[in-house]
Amino acid sequence: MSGEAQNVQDVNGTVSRVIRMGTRKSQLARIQTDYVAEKLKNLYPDVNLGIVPMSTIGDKILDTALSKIGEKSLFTKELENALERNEVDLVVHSLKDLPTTLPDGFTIGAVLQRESPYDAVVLHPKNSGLTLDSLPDGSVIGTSSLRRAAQLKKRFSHLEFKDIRGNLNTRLKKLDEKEDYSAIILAAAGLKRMGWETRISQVLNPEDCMYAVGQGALAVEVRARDSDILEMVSNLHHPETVLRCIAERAFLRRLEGGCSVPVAVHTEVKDSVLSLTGAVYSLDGTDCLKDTMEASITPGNQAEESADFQHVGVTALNVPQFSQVAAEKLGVALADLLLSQGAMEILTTARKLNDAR
Ligand code: DPM
Repeated sequence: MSGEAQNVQDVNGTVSRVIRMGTRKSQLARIQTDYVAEKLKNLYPDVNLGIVPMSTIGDKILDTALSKIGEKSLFTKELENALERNEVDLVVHSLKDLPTTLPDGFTIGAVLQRESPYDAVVLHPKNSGLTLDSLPDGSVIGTSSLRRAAQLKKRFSHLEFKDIRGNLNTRLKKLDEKEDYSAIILAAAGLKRMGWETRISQVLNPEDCMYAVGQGALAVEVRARDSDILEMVSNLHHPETVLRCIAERAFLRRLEGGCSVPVAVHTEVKDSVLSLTGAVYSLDGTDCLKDTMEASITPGNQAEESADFQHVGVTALNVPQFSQVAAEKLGVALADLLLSQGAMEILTTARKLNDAR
């Protein structure tokens, strides 16, 4: 399939636009794309939606830890190529898989309301009833997230952590059908979307494990110049999620972190104040820099609306520019604070050690 977006004509001669949605082939990606399709269908009943499944590098390389592949756009490149070639009009991603700097010509046109951003413990059935605290010494926990391992090693020093790769279905299978892992750690959001909420034995609180930048939020990536599509998907934005995620992404971008560094965040909006807690860790979690900053996101009487202005890759047409600028500055300011305390040294060492593993 290639070329310009097609229109279709029904028996009454009514012409309606066809919107083609690119998606990865994993079950989670399909569920997420169907979810966004459903939302679009409700907003625009006359639009025809087509779904185009594709494989990505991240889906093909299953035997290497995510953090070691060193390719930032692991799950996004093929989909962006299809966008660029006009084979699809939009792509649904987990926001946390999208780099903080998108290639030229692309933008995140919608960030949907966040699901639970927390991480969850899924136990091997034989350990039913136990928690990370009560699992026996030396129990092996599967995760290839440096962020999860760093935080949890420090907090639960009696446990061992080993890489586990593959999509959610593969991981659950590896857990249940072998004796390699006592438990695995996964994002609660993904488990919920898959309908596997009942497998969650414990949701980790922010004291034990802060989440990844953008975790739990879905993003719709589009061609930055495609104003029709951009306007259409902008109605999917959830303003509070947009602002939280802009702050989180600005924090990560300033730290020059990708999806493979031990960086974690926590954000909240209360009474028009956005608060951001951010942390960087050494691989074993023993070195940690963590701080919290706040910013008012109340739209002031500042000159507003330079319509298609991007913030860390996000174009949010109907979220006040002032608030977006405040959120982005907050992320940068917190990163600068941690950088002034030595964050770059911690991250550089973590990267080197991870590469040498
Ligand atoms: C990124 C990480 C992981 C994914 C790193 C991290 C987890 C990798 C692992 C950037 N992307 O979280 O520190 O556990 O080995 C991913 C998942 C989801 C989006 C699955 C998961 C679903 C949840 C969501 C993989 N990307 O984290 O359990 O929408 O946020």
